[in-house]
Amino acid sequence: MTDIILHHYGLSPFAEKVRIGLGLKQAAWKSVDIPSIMPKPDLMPLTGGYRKTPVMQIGADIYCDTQLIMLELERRLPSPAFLPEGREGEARAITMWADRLIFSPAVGVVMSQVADRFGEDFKKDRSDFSGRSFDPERMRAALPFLRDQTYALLSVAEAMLAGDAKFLLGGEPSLADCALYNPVWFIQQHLGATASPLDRLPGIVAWVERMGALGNGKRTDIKASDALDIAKAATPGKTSVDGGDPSGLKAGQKLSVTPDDTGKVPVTGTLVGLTADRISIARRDERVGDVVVHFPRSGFIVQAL
Ligand SMILES: N[C@@H](CCC(=O)N[C@@H](CS)C(=O)NCC(=O)O)C(=O)O
Repeated sequence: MTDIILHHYGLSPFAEKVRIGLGLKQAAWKSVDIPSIMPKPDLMPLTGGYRKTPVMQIGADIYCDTQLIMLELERRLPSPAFLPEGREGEARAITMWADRLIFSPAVGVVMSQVADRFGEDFKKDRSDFSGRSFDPERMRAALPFLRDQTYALLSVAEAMLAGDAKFLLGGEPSLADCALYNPVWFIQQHLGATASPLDRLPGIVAWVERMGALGNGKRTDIKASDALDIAKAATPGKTSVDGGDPSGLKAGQKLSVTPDDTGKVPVTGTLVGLTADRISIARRDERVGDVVVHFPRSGFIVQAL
């Protein structure tokens, strides 16, 4: 298999979801360090505008959003599995719950306490990214509410980890654990191992140690320019369009794909792949030649051009 390349930075919690997943799969992978704010000049030739972190590259195939990155890793490296047999839906549903509901208040708990540490460039970038002004005072005022929300949501996971359950779905770690690890890891990195509300959640604190022991797989650092050369030398993998898809989209159509929440930069290209889980568009860039950019369906707005 062509190498897995992860474009990411150390303190990105969504990147940690993938890194811990690579640890679970004991995978070898290549790492490209990207900036945490725009501009990201070595990422744009690959994604065509998608700016979020992380992005996975395998040859000339570019995978955006951890929802899809994890599914693609599962497809290419099926064992040990992210999705336990018969419980795939459950693992994915818990993942969406962690990504979409727990992440935001948990990050808010951190940001409201460290907001003053960031420079003007970061504040401006995150205001553009989220569509909401990065205002330390407003964030500090929201801390009690954000902590309550995080506590309430994490208490559900705490209950799942009661008794003999070492991981959310039982004896083995799954995709659901990687997703929950993301916000809990972020709180711990910035505020400490038992920072509130983790001080009231001993089951989660013990679980997070078991998760951390999975490690990050076998990582090799490479330069961004090497990754771009790899894309240029590669040919995208085969994809196909489901002609019966309810969207009515057809192969060869020009369209744009845009995240529906943050970092709403449209990526335009030609439809080459469509399934219930993913949409794939082909684009050409001077630096990397022909690439195919893959997105999950859920959480992305597709517009025919
Ligand atoms: N739904 C996305 C969320 C990714 C996300 O929001 N990542 C954050 C970093 S953890 C980000 O992109 N921040 C702005 C940036 O890195 O430019 C995913 O699952 O990959």
